Amino acid sequence: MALIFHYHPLSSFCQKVLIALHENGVPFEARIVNLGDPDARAAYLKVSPMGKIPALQDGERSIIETSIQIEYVEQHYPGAAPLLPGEPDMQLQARLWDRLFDLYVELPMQKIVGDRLRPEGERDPRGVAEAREGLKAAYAMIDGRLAGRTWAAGEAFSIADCAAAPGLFFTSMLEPFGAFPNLTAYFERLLARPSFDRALREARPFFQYFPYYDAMPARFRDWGA
Ligand SMILES: N[C@@H](CCC(=O)N[C@@H](CS)C(=O)NCC(=O)O)C(=O)O
Repeated sequence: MALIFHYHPLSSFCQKVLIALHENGVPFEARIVNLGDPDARAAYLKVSPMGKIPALQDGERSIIETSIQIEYVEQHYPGAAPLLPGEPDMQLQARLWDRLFDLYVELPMQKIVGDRLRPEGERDPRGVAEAREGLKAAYAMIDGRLAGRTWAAGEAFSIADCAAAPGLFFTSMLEPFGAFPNLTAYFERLLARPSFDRALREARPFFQYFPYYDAMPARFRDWGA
């Protein structure tokens, strides 16, 4: 029985796992979740109790949390391109950078984007300003890390790069990379990666719903067209 992937193509955390699946050509059945529909949401809570996307289903087993999903796929559906290095210290680095991208790129991005969706009067300008400051600090950290490295964990594409690509895609439109040449070059390498290109092509019809679509450059709007 094929893996079932519950997701939405526009979601950055979903793209993280999609990249991992595409990297190794892992077969799966894609099911789009509409969290805005109360019935669909109630049904989905049985798969993912916190209602977060994505989730993987393997038979009776539900696997939540993107990093664990990628590790699960590595263990149970290994491919030619391991996303967790075998050497213990390298593996720790890959896991560390996966965490850093989730916590310090993805989460501020969610804060800034989520705030724009709030009604007037319920916004949190201070929280958004802190998220923007946090992003700038993360950019400096990533720029330093990528000096002399091709990918975040070293010379091989890893789980850390799966986490980096979608987050940086969206933050590049919220807080430009500016004077960080290693980060800028790294982002271009991520965009050129076939697995990420494929995820972006699938997301393109939904880009119009990104709350900062007005800030989206033409090359992203027309991705793969
Ligand atoms: N820590 C979670 C984060 C997943 C997450 O935040 N997903 C977002 C979409 S990108 C979501 O489900 N948002 C809907 C909600 O919070 O109601 C993971 O790595 O799986």
